[in-house]
Amino acid sequence: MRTAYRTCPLCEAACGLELTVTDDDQVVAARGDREHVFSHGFICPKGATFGQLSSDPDRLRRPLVRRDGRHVEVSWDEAFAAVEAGLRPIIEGYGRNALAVYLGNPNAHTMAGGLYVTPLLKATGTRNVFSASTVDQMPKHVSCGYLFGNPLTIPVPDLDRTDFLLILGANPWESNGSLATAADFPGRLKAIQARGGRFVVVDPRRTRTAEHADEHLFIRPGTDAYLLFGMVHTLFDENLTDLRDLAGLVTGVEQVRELAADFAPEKVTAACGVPAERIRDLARQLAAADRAAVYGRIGTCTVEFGTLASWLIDVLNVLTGNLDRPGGVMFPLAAHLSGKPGKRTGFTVGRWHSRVRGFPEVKGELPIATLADEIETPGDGQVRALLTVAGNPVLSTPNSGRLGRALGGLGFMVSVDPYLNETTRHADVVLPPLDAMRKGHYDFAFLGFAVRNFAAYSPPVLPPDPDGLDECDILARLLRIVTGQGDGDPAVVHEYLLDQALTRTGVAAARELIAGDGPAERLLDVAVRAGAYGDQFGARPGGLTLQNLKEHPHGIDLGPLQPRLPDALRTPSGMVELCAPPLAAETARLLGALDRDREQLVLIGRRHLRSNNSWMHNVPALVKGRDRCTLQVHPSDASRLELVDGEPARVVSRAGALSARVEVDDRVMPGVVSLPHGWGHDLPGVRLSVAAENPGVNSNILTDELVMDPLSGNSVLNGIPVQINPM
Ligand SMILES: Nc1nc2c(c(=O)[nH]1)N[C@H]1C(S)=C(S)[C@@H](COP(=O)(O)OP(=O)(O)OC[C@H]3O[C@@H](n4cnc5c(=O)[nH]c(N)nc54)[C@H](O)[C@@H]3O)O[C@H]1N2
Ligand SMILES: Nc1nc2c(c(=O)[nH]1)N[C@H]1C(S)=C(S)[C@@H](COP(=O)(O)OP(=O)(O)OC[C@H]3O[C@@H](n4cnc5c(=O)[nH]c(N)nc54)[C@H](O)[C@@H]3O)O[C@H]1N2
Ligand code: SF4
Ligand SMILES: [Mo]
Repeated sequence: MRTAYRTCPLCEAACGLELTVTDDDQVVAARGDREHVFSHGFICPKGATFGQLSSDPDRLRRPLVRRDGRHVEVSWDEAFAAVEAGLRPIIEGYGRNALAVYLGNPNAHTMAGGLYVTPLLKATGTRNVFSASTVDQMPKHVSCGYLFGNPLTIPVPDLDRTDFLLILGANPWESNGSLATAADFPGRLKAIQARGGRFVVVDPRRTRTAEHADEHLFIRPGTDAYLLFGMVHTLFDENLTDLRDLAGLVTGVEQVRELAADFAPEKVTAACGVPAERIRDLARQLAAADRAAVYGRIGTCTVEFGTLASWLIDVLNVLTGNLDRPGGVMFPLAAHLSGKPGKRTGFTVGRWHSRVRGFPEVKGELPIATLADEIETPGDGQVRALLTVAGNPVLSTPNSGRLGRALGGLGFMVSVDPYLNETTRHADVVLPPLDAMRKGHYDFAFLGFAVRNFAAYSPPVLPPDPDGLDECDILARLLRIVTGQGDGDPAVVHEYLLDQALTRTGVAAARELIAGDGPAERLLDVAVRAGAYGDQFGARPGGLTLQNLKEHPHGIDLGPLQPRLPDALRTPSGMVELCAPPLAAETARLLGALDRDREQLVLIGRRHLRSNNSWMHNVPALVKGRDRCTLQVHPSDASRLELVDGEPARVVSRAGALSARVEVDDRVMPGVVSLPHGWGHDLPGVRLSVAAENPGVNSNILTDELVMDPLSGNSVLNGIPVQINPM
């Protein structure tokens, strides 16, 4: 037996795991790493099953090719030959945009995703790039892009030092946090209360987070922008704004005051369902707290006014002087980033538009809600081939019934994925990467959102599988194919990317200093050495290198978050631009929607601690126990609609219909029903034996691809109008 340490890659919390490994390379136990500088031994049930997930017998270990409608195992060379034979004629015959790419969530959790996906996208040259970002956090990118000039400059709540935290549309007790990497998020929230502070939750469901909160307010789904504008209005109305150190660093405050004039709490209360006096009181509490933060997540993003809500959250942080201030919201500085002031290029969207529905490109991608249009609609530029990497859009994106049918009509599809699931069953070729135990790990995405600066690298726990292929190699070989170089040695691509990284960093001569066992590790070494804490390739002795990180298996603490303004700003003015014109224009639309009829029953989602989106229902320990894929209905709605607890009901929306088992539960507010996403594992051709026993239903059959947050292209996944009848 030996002990190995590794960061858990399953959610954004980035916990340190302590793994027990037998001599014959079985991972038999996973515990929290008590010495980890950030997670201090915290772990959740998903992390505890990390070994079982890696050794899942259904996990693909060899590539699959579809022959006569069945997926059969082939050699890697055969698989890549099939990709080349399938893709090249489409690209050559119809142009680069005939190939679409969909990138799923786990790309944010792998080194290959952090380092090889962007070069691969560039190599394809396609404008048809789609990702899970437009069913998730795109509104936050857009609002921060306008506010701070860079869509990745997203402030996180300084959980460990705040006195008052307002949480909207997030349930970290189950999700462990998002866009705020905070291992043991619940413990950090309890610590706020223990030191005399408070946290308040705004959510249409009384979640576990809400149950622990000092106060919980129900809100009508999709209406947070009204509540938040009501708070902004109150701050101005009652002279409660105080920019503190931000004065002189912010433009647009007066414009925001003018916009907010239309949103008195008394005027928005009917739309959002929060009493006007509670709205005023929230604003007063926020202003009165010495150190306060407003934080929103999925429930504020996956709604029609998601960008406005995301923006208003930071407007409140700015107007109360809590941006970039300890105990407020702050900008982390990860070890692989330099933190140096950059060009003031600002943020723009719409460099190109989607062909069928004309949606503007945002951050280099198009809304996933329109992928089916691009596949189904004939004409010049039609999508005929699809590459998916680490994604399961058939379960995770709106009107997935339609998307599933569209995938069946593609000329060619290739998926980089360890499972034959609801999406990859449509693929002509499936390329499974080595499992997480056999790859190194560094969180390129999440260390930039950590509530305390720290760095951790984990080497592979198990030796490589001689018959498997590392994900970097897979993506590199795909890159060769899409550029017409032909399948071949991925080392050429690895070398090219390393050269590029060194040249970009201005240290081409430092090549011989770079160490690392694999291509991703070498690129990480370059980034960390050039980064804010790095050794600058020898110029700053004692600074970080990959070698340092390897010598610290429990991570390296880099201290509490530090103020980073104005250096972090990339706006043309070099200031926080509080009122970008697109946001002001969208505010007019929000005002116009104030009197909309909001009587209809609406659907929201929910997350469970033992799930992770769509792909962890094949681990027995995570799915045992009672059925979790239920339709929660408030008792008053249940009696009105004659729905019986435990019985199936038929749920119908504009997009589709399904039947789900009713759970009468007063934790959802009246007028709202809740069904989790990521289920529906009973499709033919899927190889998920455990998940298939308890398949659940796919809630995204009901979500509608025709409604959208227009500024970000983000899908609306919460607040879907539905009709429900007993079966
Ligand atoms: N109704 C509704 N829908 C939602 C949401 C919601 O709240 N409500 N949430 C949305 C959100 S926030 C997200 S992020 C999306 C997620 O949407 P997706 O990313 O499309 O879906 P996942 O379920 O995360 O699927 C991940 C896929 O990656 C594969 N995978 C796992 N590990 C690896 C790896 O190391 N390498 C590779 N190549 N593949 C791997 C899995 O087998 C699986 O096929 O779902 C969204 N959909
Ligand atoms: N256990 C578990 N952990 C996960 C995941 C998982 O699937 N399972 N997924 C991971 C991913 S990819 C992500 S992005 C994060 C998401 O992390 P969170 O955002 O914390 O997770 P959710 O549980 O989706 O929380 C969204 C909350 O918004 C509420 N809500 C719905 N509509 C509205 C609304 O209009 N207004 C307001 N104020 N609230 C609303 C819902 O009731 C729900 O409680 O979780 C990550 N962690
Ligand atoms: S909270 Fe997230 S990172 Fe921590 S053990 Fe659970 S799944 Fe892994
Ligand atoms: Mo997500």
